[in-house]
Amino acid sequence: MNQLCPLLATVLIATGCTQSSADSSLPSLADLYTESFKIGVALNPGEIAGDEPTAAELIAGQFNAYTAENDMKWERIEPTEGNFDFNVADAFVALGEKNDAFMVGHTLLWHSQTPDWVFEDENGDPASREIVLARLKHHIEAVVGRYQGRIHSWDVVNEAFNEDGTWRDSPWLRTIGPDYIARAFEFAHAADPEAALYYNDYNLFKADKRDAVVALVQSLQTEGRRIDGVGIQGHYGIGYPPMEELEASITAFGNLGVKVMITELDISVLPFPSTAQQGADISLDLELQAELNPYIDGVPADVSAALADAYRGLFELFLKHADVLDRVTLWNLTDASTWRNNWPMRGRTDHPVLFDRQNQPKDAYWALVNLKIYHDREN
Ligand code: 9MR
Repeated sequence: MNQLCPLLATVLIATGCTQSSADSSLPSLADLYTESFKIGVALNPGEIAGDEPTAAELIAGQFNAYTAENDMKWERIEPTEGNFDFNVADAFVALGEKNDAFMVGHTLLWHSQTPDWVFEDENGDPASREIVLARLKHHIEAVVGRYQGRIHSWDVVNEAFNEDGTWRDSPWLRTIGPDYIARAFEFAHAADPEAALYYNDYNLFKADKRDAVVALVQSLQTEGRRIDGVGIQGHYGIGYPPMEELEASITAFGNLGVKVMITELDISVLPFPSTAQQGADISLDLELQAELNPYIDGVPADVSAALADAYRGLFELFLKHADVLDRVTLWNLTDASTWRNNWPMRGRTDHPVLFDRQNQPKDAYWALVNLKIYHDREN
């Protein structure tokens, strides 16, 4: 990690620090926030391989928790039954060990990115509960077992609920039934008794979804199952979500005695087609509309400032709840690698994270540096 130079900190405060500088001279967000919560990042295969030296420097210097963006999902790691591809996942774990990072496994069970064979019998008909449960157990034993003690935490189940708090109609629910979540947590705990286990979802600021997750955590706790935390994904936009609703969810989950993680933070600067399409529903694939893609050549200063304000507002809330917040993970390193360039429509130019397309720190990055320096002075 880079050490924060006190002289630099003074200069940053004095200037408002909106200019970019060489990566090696940047203060480390991970170091700045270390007493409050971890600062994580999601990595793609090129970033894991260290293809770009300046990106590798940011990953090592700015972040102390890593999530593989896609390479531990079922379709990547067990594309056909019993045939595992651990190549990228192994490299991911090796990078984490080299940089002494807290490692997050993402994700053991999701309705998306899971191959059809998991849910089908030899005739292509829906497989029985017993078969699908056995496949789930085998998958979790193989993946969690391989990285026992090296992946420190798992997003065990991802996105099991609808916006209104009802259960998502997924092949997991249809084939196994509603105890599929408890079984996944049971299998993960058996495969690595030391690993922290999380439930992870988007739009958890919404009251109905919040209540569903509270009920889930309570039912796992009543059964005596290990659950360590709730991951609030955090795919947001300027002016969204309502802070008081997000705060109510952080408080509600914290009151259950589990940790809270912001697991997938990004803030789109682009207009949403409609509020019904906020969140991260992976099935959305709208037609590209030029009027919804206004910043192809970069963002104007007022938009950059608005993004910085949005990050500052969120982190003020996160610092207020640092007692229950364990980690804040940015979903992607730079604006070049963000998934939001292709969601909810493909081919847009978004600018939702802390580093730009040249790996340079943005106003939003400096806002978070300054916020923590001021916060520490006042507390
Ligand atoms: O960022 C990921 C993107 O590259 C993938 O195409 C997509 C489908 O696998 O998943 C994205 O990550 C999702 C995460 O795994 C779960 N929460 C929502 C994220 C954004 O869709």
